[in-house]
Amino acid sequence: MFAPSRVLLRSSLRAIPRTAAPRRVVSAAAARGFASGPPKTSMPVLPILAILAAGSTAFYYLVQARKDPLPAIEAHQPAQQQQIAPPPTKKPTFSPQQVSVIFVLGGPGAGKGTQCANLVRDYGFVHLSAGDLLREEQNRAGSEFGELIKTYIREGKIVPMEVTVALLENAMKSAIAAQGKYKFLIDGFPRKLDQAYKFESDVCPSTFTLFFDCPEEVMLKRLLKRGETSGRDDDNIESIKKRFRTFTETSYPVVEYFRAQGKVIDVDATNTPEGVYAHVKKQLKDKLKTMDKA
Ligand code: UP5
Ligand code: MG
Repeated sequence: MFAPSRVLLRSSLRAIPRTAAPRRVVSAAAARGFASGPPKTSMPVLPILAILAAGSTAFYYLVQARKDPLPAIEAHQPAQQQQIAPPPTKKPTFSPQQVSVIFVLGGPGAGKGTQCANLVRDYGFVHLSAGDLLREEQNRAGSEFGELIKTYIREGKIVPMEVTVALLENAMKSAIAAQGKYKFLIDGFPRKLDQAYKFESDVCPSTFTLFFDCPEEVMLKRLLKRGETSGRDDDNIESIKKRFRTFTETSYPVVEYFRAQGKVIDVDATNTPEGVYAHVKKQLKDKLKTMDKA
């Protein structure tokens, strides 16, 4: 629409000088005519009409020509903005209003799994142990991560976070779809700061962290005892020592990170299983009341 207007505008503007000359002739003739009676030549009506028509057309297309570029600029601006705008940051899959996530942390053998079982029984949480999910994936026929997970676990090292975060997110989606439950105990995770950042930015911000505090000598005794029957690749003295070291150097800073945010609930994990659970319930009393989404 815009290109034809310009062509018409140009041709209209060109028409004006060509028809302007007769106008002056007509005026002179008219002046002479008024001075000496009726004009001898007939009035040149057609050229006058042509001039008026050309002028109107020119004016119309001039107005159109001024109007047309604006929509074109407006249409162009968003495209430019899209190109220079930073890419949108990923929003968490779940909002904390929709889903409650409690991280359950503590050293190897502190009793995380044991206490999570109690909370599932009494409060209807979904328990997702990162270690259990990794072992499941390790044993899944055809898993491309099987060997990698096995090596990391035996060495007490932390499996690359992409694998663990994906396993957790999938498990959460499945639990919501299959059971309609929205309260999660995420056990043994995050064990490293990058995992904490990744999970909270991509999957769901945590509500708080439950930390089971237990000295190494107590945990060692428990793990060696369990190792008599567990069949776990990492329940042997070499692996246990490596796990302790990883916990102190890499995982404890995660507890400190959440503590600085005022989001850690401490539990003394040295008592009997029942005694520890009594302390858990006491510590969580007020929190549990406000978490009934499911
Ligand atoms: N027991 C429990 N409570 C007791 C009590 N109060 N008194 C006396 N005995 C008690 O308990 C351990 C043993 O102690 C049991 O025999 C129990 O009966 C007894 P449990 O409840 O199993 O303790 P838990 O803290 O769960 O110990 P676990 O061995 O599971 O801890 P880890 O954190 O080491 O193991 P996890 O399975 O979480 O991880 C294993 C490995 O997976 C990691 O080392 C790492 O390599 C890998 N991993 C990742 O790479 N990334 C992750 O995000 C998570 C794991
Ligand atoms: Mg465990």
